[in-house]
Amino acid sequence: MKLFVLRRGRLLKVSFIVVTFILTVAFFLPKPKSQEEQQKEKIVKKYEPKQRPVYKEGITGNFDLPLYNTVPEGPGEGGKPHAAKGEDQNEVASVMMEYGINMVVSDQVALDRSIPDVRHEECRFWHYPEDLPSTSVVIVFHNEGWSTLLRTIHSVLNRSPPQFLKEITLVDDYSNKEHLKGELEDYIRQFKGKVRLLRNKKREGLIRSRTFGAQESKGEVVLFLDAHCEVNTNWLPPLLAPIYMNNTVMTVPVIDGIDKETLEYRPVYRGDTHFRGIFEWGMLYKEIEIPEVEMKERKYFSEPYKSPTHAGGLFAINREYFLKIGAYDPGLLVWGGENFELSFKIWQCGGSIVWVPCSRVGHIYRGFMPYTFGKLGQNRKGPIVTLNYKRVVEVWMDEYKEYFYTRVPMARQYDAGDLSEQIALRKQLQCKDFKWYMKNVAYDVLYKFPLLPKNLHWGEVRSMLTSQCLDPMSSQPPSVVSMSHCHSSRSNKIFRLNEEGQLGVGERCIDGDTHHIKLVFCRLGTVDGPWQYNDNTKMFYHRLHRKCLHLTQERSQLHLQECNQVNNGQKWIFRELKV
Ligand code: LR7
Ligand code: MN
Repeated sequence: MKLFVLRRGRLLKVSFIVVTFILTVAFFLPKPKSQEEQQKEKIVKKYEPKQRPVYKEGITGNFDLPLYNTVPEGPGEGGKPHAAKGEDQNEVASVMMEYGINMVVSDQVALDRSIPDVRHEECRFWHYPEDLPSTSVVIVFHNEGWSTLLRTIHSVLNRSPPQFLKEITLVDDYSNKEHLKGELEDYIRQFKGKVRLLRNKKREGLIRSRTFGAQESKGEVVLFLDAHCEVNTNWLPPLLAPIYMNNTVMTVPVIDGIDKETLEYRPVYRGDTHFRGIFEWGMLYKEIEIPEVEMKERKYFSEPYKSPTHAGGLFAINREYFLKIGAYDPGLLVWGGENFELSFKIWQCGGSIVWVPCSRVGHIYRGFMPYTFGKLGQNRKGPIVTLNYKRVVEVWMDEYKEYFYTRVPMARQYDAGDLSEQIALRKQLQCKDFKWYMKNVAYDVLYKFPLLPKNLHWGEVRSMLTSQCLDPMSSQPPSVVSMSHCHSSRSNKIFRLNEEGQLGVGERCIDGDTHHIKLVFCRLGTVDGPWQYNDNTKMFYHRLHRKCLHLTQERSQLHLQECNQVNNGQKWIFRELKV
């Protein structure tokens, strides 16, 4: 009994210790989570840094499937040039006129043809996340040729991982060519909904057509291509990865050239260097080698790098983000300037643009525009493209717009239409000013295109001897300046003389010697020149040659000659033009 009592007492003591222990442990154990807490955790996870692409030297990338074991035989295979033969050649001149592309050659090249893998060798060893965003490839077109449009579509279908390609959205911008009607609808039926065709009810131009395509698309990312492209090996994942990590990044592939006459596929740039997009003050698009600092910011040569702007046609962007920043200004007409509008908006409003060296896309550069602008822009004061530039410059460039007007004096008189919505959008998105953009993003513009000094004079330049005007004849150097009728609306007869003695026409300059007066390339990085104009004597003095601009009476020829105040062949009058 005693034993029992004793035992019972010990039992009690033991149970007490056990219970205390359990309670203590329970107290420190994590409590079951409430639903709200679980939800919170999920959101936190969503914003955790995503997996970056990983470089593994010598190990083939997860999406880097070799496309061909051997290059197939056939016209244009391997991206080789092809030529029309025999009687086929008879058609060439007329299709070149109609399309700006040799469609005879294009029709003979397979839609699934092979092209050379022109990427940097590092590109084969990048491993990309497996859960990249789904993508709608948007292709807008107006009266494009059949085989070039379809080769674009085929190349996208052949070379994109299907799990990332939601659809191809075609937007027909009111084409009137027969093959783009029923025949196209019939043809894309084989793709079972993967290729969709939308049509504009009237001509909208490429800019509004793209916005429409993006609005109607279902992918998380929209990726725009021109209708005469061929995408290259493993082009898609490298464009999606930066957007996957940060949905305010716009990505741009490196663009290769496809020859308009032979369809040869070849890189525009060779060698171990990268280029990025900038502009000159007349808003012409330019490319420049990337600055040393940008090069050094990256570990691998083949990594994406920042760019102030882009050529316009080929890029990927998160769809919601694109729509949130207003897509393109709907006031932009048909063609041109939209690349700057979007670039300035993205950078100034908190996003960024990168060029992606491992994504390569070929594009057929046409020598001229094979279409007209239709009814769009009729009755507008000024040429459409310059009107577009004016909208962009007025909305985004702040005090820097003055350099645009210095470079394109006529634009001051153009009517860019109502800008209030665009200005309100800039305010609503709380965007930074253009000075910030110039200092932090596009600082290299100034290496090639310094800020412009003021114009002393601009306009047509009329001879007091013959009442004819200076005419550079062509906009491409080398070209000899000669004389023609004044009052021509051709903008390439509008000259500007700036405070530093540079005489410019468009983006070119005028120089001369005792034989000729010539249109030349302006020296990059400089804004000065050899000319002095005397408002009293009306003479043009060339400081280096110490001679004057002279028009010979007999043969109407221009050159530099000893200055002579009594010679009317040396007297010139600037006349500003009105629209
Ligand atoms: O009214 C039109 N409606 C259209 O749908 C006019 C054109 N288009 C289509 C056209 O069929 C084509 O698919 O829009 C696309 C682009 O037109 P292009 O090919 O005539 O333009 P481009 O290649 O001469 O011009 C470049 O600049 C344009 C400025 O608005 C666009 O941004 C183009 O997309 C752009 N092209 C590129 O960036 C490709 C690389 C060139 C470089 C450097
Ligand atoms: Mn194009």
